[in-house]
Amino acid sequence: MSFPVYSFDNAIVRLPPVSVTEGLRAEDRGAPTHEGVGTEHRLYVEALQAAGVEVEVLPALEEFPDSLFVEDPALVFPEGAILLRPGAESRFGETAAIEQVLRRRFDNVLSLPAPGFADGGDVLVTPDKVMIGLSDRTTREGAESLIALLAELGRKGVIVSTPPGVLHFKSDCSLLDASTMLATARLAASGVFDGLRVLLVPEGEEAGANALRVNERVFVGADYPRTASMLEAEGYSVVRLPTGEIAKIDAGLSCMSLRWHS
Ligand code: CIR
Repeated sequence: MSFPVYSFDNAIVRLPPVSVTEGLRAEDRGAPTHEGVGTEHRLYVEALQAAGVEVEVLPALEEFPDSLFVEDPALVFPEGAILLRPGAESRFGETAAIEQVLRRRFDNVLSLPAPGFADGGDVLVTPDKVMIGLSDRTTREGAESLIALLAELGRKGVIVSTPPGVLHFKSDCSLLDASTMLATARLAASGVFDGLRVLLVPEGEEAGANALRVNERVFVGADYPRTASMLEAEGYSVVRLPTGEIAKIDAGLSCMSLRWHS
């Protein structure tokens, strides 16, 4: 590969619908407001642009409350895109909604076949492989079909597990550079990152593990100050972004964009 896996010049995002207040959540901690999510989304788009990414902003889809989390219905790589089958029933139609956009942006668009399911939030791209976390949203059949599609794109997929009670594999980890992962202690304990340098998020800041490396910057949720300070002390250029509203519907920073290097 000629550029690092965290090097991006393009991204697709989708504006939050008013119905985002009805977004899926494992536990009810109160609904987010449309305005609050809108602010977090706007600051996120600005941060992507400031990091050197050209951002295509898609219109809101009222019929899909979680559709701003464009990471889940598809995967994108310099070599092509893969349309997924999200594991939550209310999100299933999001794939068709993004298909035309991806066909316009990519020459090669593959589709995950039925009957398996896979959410992009369970897929972590590292320099030498693509990790696919089994979860309540990503089934073994889905993961195995995805491995076959990744092979068509010249990528090696491996199946890993997601800690119990965690929505997505990437809810608990993010790639910081070619050989360093940020992860929760519960995920790192599984041994999935053995051989890599692992920085553990401080206890109580588990949701801060969903950070996002974009070019020379690392986006970190502003509610996770000890994680942000730790990364700064390690020499990363940290951008703090508010995520308190999207966190109410179990989302973090990676979920709000599809990113690739053209
Ligand atoms: C959901 O439960 O599907 C949404 N409320 C949150 C999706 C977050 N996406 C992600 O972590 N990739």
